[in-house]
Amino acid sequence: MITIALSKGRIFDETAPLLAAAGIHSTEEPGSSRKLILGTNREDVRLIIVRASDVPTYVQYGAADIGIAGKDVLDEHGGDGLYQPLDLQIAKCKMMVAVRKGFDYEAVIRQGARLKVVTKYVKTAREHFAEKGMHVDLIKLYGSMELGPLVGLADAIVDLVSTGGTLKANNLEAVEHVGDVSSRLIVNQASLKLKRSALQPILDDFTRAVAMNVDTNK
Ligand code: PRT
Ligand code: MG
Repeated sequence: MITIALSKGRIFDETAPLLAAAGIHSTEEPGSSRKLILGTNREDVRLIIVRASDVPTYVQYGAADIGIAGKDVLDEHGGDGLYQPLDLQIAKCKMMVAVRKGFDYEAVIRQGARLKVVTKYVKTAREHFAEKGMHVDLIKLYGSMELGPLVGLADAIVDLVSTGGTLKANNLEAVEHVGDVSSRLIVNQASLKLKRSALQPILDDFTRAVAMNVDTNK
């Protein structure tokens, strides 16, 4: 049995065409089903639906052979025990620093003042500001980071931005690019050895499908 871990929402939606290219079709929609284990047209392949940030954990411990997770999630997790063969070029966005409109971020940098930052991505944020030699107080949140600067919890946020609509709606503006994010295929290292004959064709089909998509995007 091959178990593939992924999260519902944008990752599931954007992975479905890649799975289809490998001849794998889910028998249910995770959006409408409350099942956590979904069957596929292939008797030897099943999908498990987990929280986006839990995907690396399932793969690391071998409860899933393959997973699909954002670079944001993988950077925070650290990637222990994971083989990361492929950038799937899906669910793309940018990790940004954002502040309330009118907040003088440049002045904070110039003056070497302390910056209060809320984020779900504590490790990524710590590394980013350390590299810049900035002094920051990091406060971990689990969601709606955008609220932090509006109610005085922080001066800035480190969060993902795709359309920019959420920042705009909350009177925030991006002031710094932390990194580009896309989703990656991750594979359990033991599975890769023990189930190579079953896994390799799936990895090859994914690789081909990604290459074709990248070409047509040009
Ligand atoms: O929602 P849940 O708490 O279960 O987990 P999650 O938020 O991690 O999962 P999900 O499905 O929302 O995101 C899964 C993955 O999609 C992330 O790990 C990223 O790699 C990727 N991704 C791509 C995004 C976005 N784009 C994105 N825009 N993840 C989140 N966002 C959020 C962002 O945090 C912000 O709140 O969307 C908002 C901004 O969007 P715009 O379009 O208004 O700029
Ligand atoms: Mg979300």
